Amino acid sequence: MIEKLNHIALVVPDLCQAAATYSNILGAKVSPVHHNEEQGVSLVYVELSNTKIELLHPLSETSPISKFLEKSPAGGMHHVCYEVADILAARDKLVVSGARVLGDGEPTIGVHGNPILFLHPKDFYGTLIELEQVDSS
Ligand code: CMX
Repeated sequence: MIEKLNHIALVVPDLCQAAATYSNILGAKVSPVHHNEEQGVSLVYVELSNTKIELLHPLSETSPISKFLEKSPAGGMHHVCYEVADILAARDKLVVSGARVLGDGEPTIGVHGNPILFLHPKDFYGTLIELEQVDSS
């Protein structure tokens, strides 16, 4: 069901500083800052040869990731994102096996413009999992 690792997302308290750390200290290729209203995040992509790291920061106080930063003010790993070919088929199979899908259970459109879903961290060893439907054709 799960295919490639699409990205790992880290929530950071200062996006520009975190982008500078990845660029200047770790020597990574870092994108400009993007803002995504629908997901309520500002983000920077760190491009690695085999995957991406997304540095996330709340776009406003009502962002779904504001709570995370309140609990972990220094930042931390927020989620891992795996690609799936068919998100509705993946969801239905997961639900049958007892996994909980967060939100209303319906996919939303993520920052890459693809359908995404999140799975309850307590069903996956404390790690929030994002599934993203990626068209591999
Ligand atoms: N790591 C571990 N546990 C987490 C967690 C995280 N990052 N985020 C939430 N949880 C826990 C909560 O504490 C809660 O636990 P309990 O059930 O024990 O209380 C549980 O998971 C459910 O969390 P919730 O916030 O109550 O659930 P919601 O349905 O309200 O929210 C969620 C779901 C996690 C998707 C949302 O809070 C969130 O973080 N949204 C941000 C999405 C995001 O990162 N968007 C930007 C990138 C998207 C893209 O790549 O396109």
